[in-house]
Amino acid sequence: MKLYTSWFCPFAQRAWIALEEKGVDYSYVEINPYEVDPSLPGGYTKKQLPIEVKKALYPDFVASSPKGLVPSVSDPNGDKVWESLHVVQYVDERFDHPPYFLPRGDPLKRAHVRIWSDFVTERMQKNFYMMLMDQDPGRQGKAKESFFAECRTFAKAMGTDGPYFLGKDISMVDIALFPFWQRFLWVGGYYRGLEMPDDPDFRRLHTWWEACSQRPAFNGTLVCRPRLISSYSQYSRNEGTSDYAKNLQSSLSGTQKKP
Ligand SMILES: N[C@@H](CCC(=O)N[C@@H](CS)C(=O)NCC(=O)O)C(=O)O
Repeated sequence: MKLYTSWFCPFAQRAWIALEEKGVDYSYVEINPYEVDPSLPGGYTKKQLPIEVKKALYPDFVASSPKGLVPSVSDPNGDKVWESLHVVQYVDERFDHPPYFLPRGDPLKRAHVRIWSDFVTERMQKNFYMMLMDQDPGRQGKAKESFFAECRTFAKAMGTDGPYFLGKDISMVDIALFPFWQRFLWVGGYYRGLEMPDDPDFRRLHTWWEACSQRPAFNGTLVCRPRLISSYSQYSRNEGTSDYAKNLQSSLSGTQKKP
């Protein structure tokens, strides 16, 4: 199996963790879906490349990911899957052995795993990126409060018989959040002075982070801190033109004038 990924991408990190947890034999194919600017460290930007350019640079990758977004996987049997949470679910079912990312034989629990995985993407990380990208300190403060509120809602939904989201077993929710929590701590701390509160909800999240960080499949995907921080400088100035940045900018533009 091939994993098309970018070292800086939290979505791609989800797919990477899934393959590692399942012990899959895969090859890691590094893609840079953005423009290269030699004046920046490593040439890395968050400026979107047109799909035709991506196709010319990485034809096999775009064949497995129609919008040219990482991650995607391509199986020797011809399967191609894109979108991080769909990749995680595909890997879970294609390699149908523990650890299970969606609990088997329990439709309600499976539904909840999907609901809370989506919550991570649509609520927690969206508020975090609003805080990171918005240039107005007042609105940054509001986004931070919303971010904390979403974290507390998430913490209250967590199981109590173990450290993971469901309690004693890992699931897709842990895989969905882990790459983003790394960014909340390191990137948020660096660019916005983000410090997690010390209360029972955040202590539960801290226990969760410690437990996940000890799993080799999670730990082995952590990006080196200075490199990760430097890759977010354009987002912190709201200069990204990635697909993701454009979606958030359109949410921000309801409240913020373009410079
Ligand atoms: N919803 C997608 C988001 C993936 C995504 O936005 N990946 C970024 C890198 S972190 C990308 O490929 N950007 C290229 C672009 O915007 O053209 C997923 O969950 O996989």
